[in-house]
Amino acid sequence: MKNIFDAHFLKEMQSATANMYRLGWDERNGGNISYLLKEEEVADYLYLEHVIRTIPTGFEAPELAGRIFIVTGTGKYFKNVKTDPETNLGIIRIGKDGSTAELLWGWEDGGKFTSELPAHLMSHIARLSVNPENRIIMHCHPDYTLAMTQVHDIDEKSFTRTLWGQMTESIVVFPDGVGVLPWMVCGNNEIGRATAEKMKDYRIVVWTLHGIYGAGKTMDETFGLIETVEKAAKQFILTSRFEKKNIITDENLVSLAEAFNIDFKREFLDL
Ligand code: 2HA
Ligand code: ZN
Repeated sequence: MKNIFDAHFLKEMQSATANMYRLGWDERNGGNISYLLKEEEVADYLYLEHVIRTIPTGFEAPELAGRIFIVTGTGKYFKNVKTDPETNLGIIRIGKDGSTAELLWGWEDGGKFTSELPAHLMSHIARLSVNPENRIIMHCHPDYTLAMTQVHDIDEKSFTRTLWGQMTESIVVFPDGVGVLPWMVCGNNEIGRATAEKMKDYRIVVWTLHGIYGAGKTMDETFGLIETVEKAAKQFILTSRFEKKNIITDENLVSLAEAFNIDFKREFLDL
């Protein structure tokens, strides 16, 4: 058996949470990440037949039975993951019934998975149906994206168009645009279902006055996606009080998409 502390997926969780904390995206116990692992990569580090505890998830996800995830814990602080991963993270396998989590490693203080597990698992199901290579669901509270939801219309077309218009990279990095949910109570199946529904069309879902959900194949890709949306929102907030002298037009966006051979949501432009 190899040492779990050397596992690349554990290190990726440690550096992602540390970077997100450093950027101010995850105050206190804010934010959560789930990372779908391959059985064979986990088997190098853990005895898969050894289940420490089983924990009910509170909802049914038969599609994910047998799938293994490394997940951040409820009430845990991102800033502490790097130094104490075995308390702040857990590795779970969804049981055969689809509604229990079998703890294979972690949460040594008796803790459990993030309160947002329903939104995560339902989002994994939605993203996997669109892209079988999806591995990561990441949630956080980045400042400028949150600020933007206070002052901008939250319909997806205008929210996306504003973000695309802030900087050249936007449409290249998120050509599908961003899904936006109105303010909702978090931590339950309802917001989970609403998020997952959006995840069929978007890799980014913004929760008004709360935060952002991102999905991707790798930790870097997902992190970079959120980072780019947040940077565009920052440009919007930094410049919103000023008269704009230079803007990216719809025609500019079309030329960008052509130059980079990008398939984007054309219906979000007024061509
Ligand atoms: O896990 O961010 O949405 C803490 C949160 C809840
Ligand atoms: Zn949150």
